[in-house]
Amino acid sequence: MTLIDAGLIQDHNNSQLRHAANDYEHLGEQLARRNIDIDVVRKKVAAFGVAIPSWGVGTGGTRFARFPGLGEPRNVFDKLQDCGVIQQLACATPTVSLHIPWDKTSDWKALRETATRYGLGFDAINSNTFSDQSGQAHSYKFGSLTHGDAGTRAQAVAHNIECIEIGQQIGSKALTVWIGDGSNFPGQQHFRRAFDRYLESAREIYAALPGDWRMFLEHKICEPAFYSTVIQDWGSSYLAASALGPKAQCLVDLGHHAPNVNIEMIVARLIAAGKLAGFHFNDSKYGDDDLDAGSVAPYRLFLVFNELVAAAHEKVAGFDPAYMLDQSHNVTDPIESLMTSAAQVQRSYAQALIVDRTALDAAQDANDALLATQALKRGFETDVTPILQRVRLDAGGAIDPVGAYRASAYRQRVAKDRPVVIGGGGGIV
Ligand code: LRH
Ligand code: MN
Ligand code: MN
Repeated sequence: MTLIDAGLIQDHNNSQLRHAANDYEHLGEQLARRNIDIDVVRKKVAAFGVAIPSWGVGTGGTRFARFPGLGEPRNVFDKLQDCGVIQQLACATPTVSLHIPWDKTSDWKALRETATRYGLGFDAINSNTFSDQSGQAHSYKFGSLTHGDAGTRAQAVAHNIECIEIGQQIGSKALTVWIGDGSNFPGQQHFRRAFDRYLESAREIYAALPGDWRMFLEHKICEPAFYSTVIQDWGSSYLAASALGPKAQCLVDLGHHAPNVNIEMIVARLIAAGKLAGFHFNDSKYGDDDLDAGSVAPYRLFLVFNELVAAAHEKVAGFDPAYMLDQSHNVTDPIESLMTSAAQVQRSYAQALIVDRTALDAAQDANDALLATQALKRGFETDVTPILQRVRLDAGGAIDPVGAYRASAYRQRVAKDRPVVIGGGGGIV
């Protein structure tokens, strides 16, 4: 089903076709001089996809305020429709990652059919035991999977198992578990006991995983707990994933680390250990800012992709990360931000693909730090825009997704049916 008129996209593309073709040819010549076949790079980029977080298509907020956007999705079906637009125009996001209970519906079959009509599938499903739902028996105020009370833990485990069951109905193959459990005061929590309780609960969830599923453990340094967090870093995540078994792996959200941490090195460690689940891409300057991917530190994003491309190049056994975005859009139209972020992730991938790995290996072996870093910079500084444009064009998308989207007036159209929702802080629940 086409959500944006195909003729409009074509008209929009027509005005830019000649330039796009010339730029592609020129870049092809440049890359050929480096013994790189642009078409090989293009095909790899075309085969790459990053999942849209369902919660990202609504306007986000902070704990201070939320400023609603125009025509925000009312329910999961509206969210899928917006994801369909993102995929139609930017052609880099073939799947959606749902969050339960935010995305609950009484008809999962209809949801799956709707997704198929928009050309979408489903990636990992996310559980939520970081906030209370109306009517639940036990509160998560003092924890969920690690709570001192067995009844609360059992409730959190049951919710995760319900998420697996929902995921099975829509074709997901992984459960992402992020918990906010931790403490706000020194002494409030017994660190070792809390971690033991986490393992005990996580084992019950793990036992409920279907044979071809994985469990993604997502760590985060702080927030909502501001003194200690049970799964606060990749070390805790790795310990838990190792204790659970091969289906459990560690998910890296780029915003969830201490300032100045070398995230690309964490990625390399997890790859080496066969424990890299995948990513929540976003960017940050201070903490879990959930800014658009590559908007602050595009070189860091590139360096992460450099590790990923190297692992694929070196055929590391079992290397199969899941790629997802996880952003909060407070001041932009979420559709525009998500299209731009997907293209940014694609860009980093393409830049990493054109790094001369033989030259890099040789420079490393010779301890030539300057040439080694130049090999990386050469990839990063190459403007791969013509490749991205061509990938979109070939897939029926827009050379300039944001321009075509604005020309379509999609947001104004859906706003007629979708009321403005004034809300407090904290996302789109
Ligand atoms: C936690 C997090 C996690 C949640 C999402 C809403 O900060 O990154 O992935 O599920 O945000
Ligand atoms: Mn996340
Ligand atoms: Mn986060």
